[in-house]
Amino acid sequence: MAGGLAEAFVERGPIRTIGVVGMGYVGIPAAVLFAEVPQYRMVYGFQRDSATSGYKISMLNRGESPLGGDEPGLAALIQKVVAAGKFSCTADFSQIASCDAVTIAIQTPFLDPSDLLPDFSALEEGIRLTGRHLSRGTLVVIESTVTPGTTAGIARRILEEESGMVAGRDFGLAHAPERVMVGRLIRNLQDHDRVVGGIDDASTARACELYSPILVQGRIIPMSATAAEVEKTAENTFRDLQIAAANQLALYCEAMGVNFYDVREGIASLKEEGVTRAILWPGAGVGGHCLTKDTYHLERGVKVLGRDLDWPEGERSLFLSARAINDFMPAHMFHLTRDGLARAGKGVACSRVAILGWAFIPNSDDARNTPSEVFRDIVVSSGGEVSVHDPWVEDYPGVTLSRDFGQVIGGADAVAIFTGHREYFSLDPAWLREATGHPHPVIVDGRNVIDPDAFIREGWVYKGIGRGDKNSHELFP
Ligand code: SAJ
Repeated sequence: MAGGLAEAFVERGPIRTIGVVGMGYVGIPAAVLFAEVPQYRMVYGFQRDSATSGYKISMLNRGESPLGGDEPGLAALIQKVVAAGKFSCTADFSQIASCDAVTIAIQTPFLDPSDLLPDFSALEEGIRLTGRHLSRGTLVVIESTVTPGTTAGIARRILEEESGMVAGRDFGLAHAPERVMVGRLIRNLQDHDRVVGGIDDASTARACELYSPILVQGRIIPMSATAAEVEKTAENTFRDLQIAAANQLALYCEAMGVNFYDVREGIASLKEEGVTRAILWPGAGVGGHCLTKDTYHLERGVKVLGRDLDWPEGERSLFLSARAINDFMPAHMFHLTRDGLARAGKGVACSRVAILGWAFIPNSDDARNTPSEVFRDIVVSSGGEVSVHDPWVEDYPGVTLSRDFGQVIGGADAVAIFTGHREYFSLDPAWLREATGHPHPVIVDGRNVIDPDAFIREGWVYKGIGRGDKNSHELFP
C-alpha cells in the first residue's frame, strides 16, 4: 500500500502549496515561516469566520498580527509574506483542495478540568473540514497536542469518512507536535528539533520534506505518529515530574528544618558526564496550559492504546502522583499562611490576605490554570478576605486585579507571593510593613523571591516554601 501513497506523492510533485488550519499562536508563525520559503509558492491560513476569531482574517490579510504580547520577528514576517502575495488568510476551506500539505493546529482544552477529558470538538471540526476538501496525494499533519492514538485513530477515521479516500494510500497523515512558547514563537519553530511521525514511512518522509526548509538550528527527529504523540505528552509529563520532585523535597526540607536551596545547590553541583541531576525549583504551584494537562493525555493514551501494561500491583502512576503533589502546593501555601497568622495571634477567618501575582509564569499576562486561583478559593472558603496584585494580567473572570500596590497591601494581615514577577524582587520590608498597618504582618514566599532575614528583622512573620531553616524563626519586635 505504501507504493500507492508514494506514487500519489510523486504524481502530485514536490510540495508547493500549503494550508494551515487554525490561525492561533501555533498556526500563524508556522504559516508565515512556510510562506517565506522560496520553493513554497503559496500558503493559505484557514480560519473559521466565527464571532470570537473571525477578526483575524482581515487583520492577517492586512499584514497585521492578531497575537498579543511581544513576538520578535513575527509582525515583520507577516507583513513581508502578505506583501509578496505568498500568504493569504481565508474562511473558504475549499481552497484545501489546492494544497499539497495541510497542517492543523487547533487547541484541545479541558472543558472541565475535573473530568480531565480534553475537548476535541474544535480540533475534530478542523479535521472534518480538511477531509471534506482533501485531494489525492495531499499530506495532512496534526500539530495539536493530542492523546496518543488520536492521529492514527479518530483523526484518520474522520479524514477517510469525509474524503472517501484511504489514509496511507490516497493521502498522507502525520503528527508533528508544536513545541513553541509564547514570546519566542518564530525562534522556537526554527531552532527547536522537530519530532515528525507518520502513520507510515511515506507520510513520515513527506512530513520531513514539509518541515525541513523552516528549520535553522533544529533537526528533524522522525518516528511513528503514535510515538510522536507519546513524545509530546511525555516531554511535558517529565517536566511536571521534575517540578514535583523539587516540591516534595522542599516539603521534606521544611519538615526537617533545613534550607532546600542549600540542599539543591549541593545536588545540582553533581555535573560529571552522565551523573548530572536536573533538579528544578519548588513553588506555589504549577499552572499553564501544557503541564496541567499533558500528563492526563499520556495516561489516557496508555489506557486506550496500552496492551497488557506490566505495572506494580496497586501502585499509582508516578506521573499522576506528581500531578497531585504539584496541585497540593497552593494548599501548602495556605497552610503556611494559616500558621503564620496563628503566630501573629490571628485566624484566617476575618483576616485579609494580599496575593502578589495572578499570572502562572513570571513577567507574563498568561494566567491560564493559575495556582493563585486555587489559593484564593481556599482563603475565601475559610472566611478570609483577599486582594490581588498583578502588574501584567489585565483582567480575569471572577477576580478583581489591581496594580495599586498600596491599595492591595493596605490592611493586609498576610501577603502571599505567588508569581516571581520582576517587580517583587525589590519589595522593601519596612515600607511594606508600614503599608499593612500591622506590627507583625505575615509574608509567605512561594517563589523564593525575598530575603527572609531582611523581613524577619523588620518584624514580619516569615514563611517560605522549602525554608525549613527560617519558618520557625523568633519574632522581632
Ligand atoms: N514551575 C515550577 N518550578 C519550575 C518550573 C516551572 O514551579 O522549576 C511552574 C511555573 O511557575 C508554572 C508552571 O510550572 O506555573 C509551568 O511552567 P513552565 O515553565 O513549564 O511553562 P509552560 O507551562 O508554558 O511550559 C512550556 C512547555 N512548552 C511547550 O509545551 C511547548 C514546556 O514543555 C517547556 O519546557 C516550558 O514552556 C519552558 O521551558 O518554557
